Amino acid sequence: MAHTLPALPYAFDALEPHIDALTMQIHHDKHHQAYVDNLNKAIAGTDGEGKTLEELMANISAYPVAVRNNGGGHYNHSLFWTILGTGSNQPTGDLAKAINETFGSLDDLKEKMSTAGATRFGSGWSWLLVNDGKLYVSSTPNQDNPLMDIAEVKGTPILGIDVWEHAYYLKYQNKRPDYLKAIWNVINWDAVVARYKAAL
Ligand code: MN3
Repeated sequence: MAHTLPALPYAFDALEPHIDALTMQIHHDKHHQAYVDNLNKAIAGTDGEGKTLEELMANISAYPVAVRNNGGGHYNHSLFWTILGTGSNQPTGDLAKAINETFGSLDDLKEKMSTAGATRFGSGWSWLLVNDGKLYVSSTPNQDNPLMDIAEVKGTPILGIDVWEHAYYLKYQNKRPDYLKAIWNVINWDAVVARYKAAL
């Protein structure tokens, strides 16, 4: 089964003014579509064709770099669209408790993730992930993610922030820290809480 582009679960302009509609449209319809198309090309006729994205990630060191880049790109963006939107604007329940216990407060977590994203040289992602019931913050280069066997900090990502220039350049230009500040206004914490429960 070929991989397909998931529909954006809200309108392109749903995250205005924090993330502009044109950025969302190009990011989803062009960038994410390209990762899907190039992943399908990279696994065509290989054993990777029968694997789920999660299976590919878990054994990514055994695959060509095109599978790593485009499979990671497909996985990361599929997660990214779902954790943005209009849901609860802060974590609730066990996740809220775990964030306070692990990082001190929600603001401390935001600062830690924003710093991880701002200091990632070049392109990559900032992550909140779960490993063995514990929360961690990490960042990865390019389209790598914590599910990959080559990741420095491994686990199940429950929140990912794209720090590639294509995620913010039209509105924020070179000011990545401004984008990293604004994005917290459009995190859908209901989706992050659901991923946290699923990861435990
Ligand atoms: Mn992107």
